[in-house]
Amino acid sequence: TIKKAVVPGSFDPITLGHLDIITRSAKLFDEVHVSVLRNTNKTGFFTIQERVQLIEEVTKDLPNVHVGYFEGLLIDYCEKIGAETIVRGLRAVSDFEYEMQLTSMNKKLNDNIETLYMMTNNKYSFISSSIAKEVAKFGGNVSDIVPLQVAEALQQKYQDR
Ligand code: COD
Repeated sequence: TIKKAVVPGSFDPITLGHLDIITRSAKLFDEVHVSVLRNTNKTGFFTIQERVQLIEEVTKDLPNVHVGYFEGLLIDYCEKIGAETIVRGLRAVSDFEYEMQLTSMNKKLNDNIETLYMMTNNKYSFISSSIAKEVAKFGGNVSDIVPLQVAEALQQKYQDR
C-alpha cells in the first residue's frame, strides 16, 4: 500500500525550516501532502492561494510532494485523503507543550492516525514564519530564513502596503 503523510501548518509563509521537514518527509513516505489550514476566523498575511503557490514553487523538484489546503479538523482531512500519518517539526522545548496537546487531542478524535515528530535541523531551529515577516518588514535580509521566492514575495508584499 501507498504510505501517505500529511505535513500540516499555517505556512504563512513557508520557511527553510518547514522546507527541511517536507524534504526529509518526502524520503520516508511515498506521498507527502503539505496542507495549509484555512482558518476562516483568522486572516493571515499571505492569502491561502499565495501560500499554496509559494509552497508549490519551492517544492517543484520533489515529485512526491503535493500541496493543498484544508478546513475543519486535521484528522478528518487525513481520513479523506487516506493519509495515516501526520508529520510535525519540533524546534525547542517550547514547541513541545502545544504539540503534545495537539497530538493528544488528535489521538482522542481518531486513534488510527499517528503523529510523527521530526527534530529540526539545528541551523533552522530559530526560524519561524513570524520572525521572517518581522525581519522582512524592516528591510532585513531573510535569505537564510526563507526560500528565495518567499523572500521576494515578502519584499513585494511590504512594498505594496
Ligand atoms: N524547523 C522545523 N520545523 C518547523 C520550523 C522550523 N524552523 N518552524 C515550524 N516548524 C514546524 C512546526 O513545528 C509545525 O510542525 C510545522 O512546521 C508547521 O508550522 P506552522 O507554524 O506553519 O503550523 P501551525 O503550528 O500553525 O499548524 C497548526 C495546525 C494547522 C496543524 C493545527 O492548528 C490544526 O490542525 N488545525 C485544524 C483544526 C484541528 O484539527 N485542530 C486540532 C484538534 S482540536
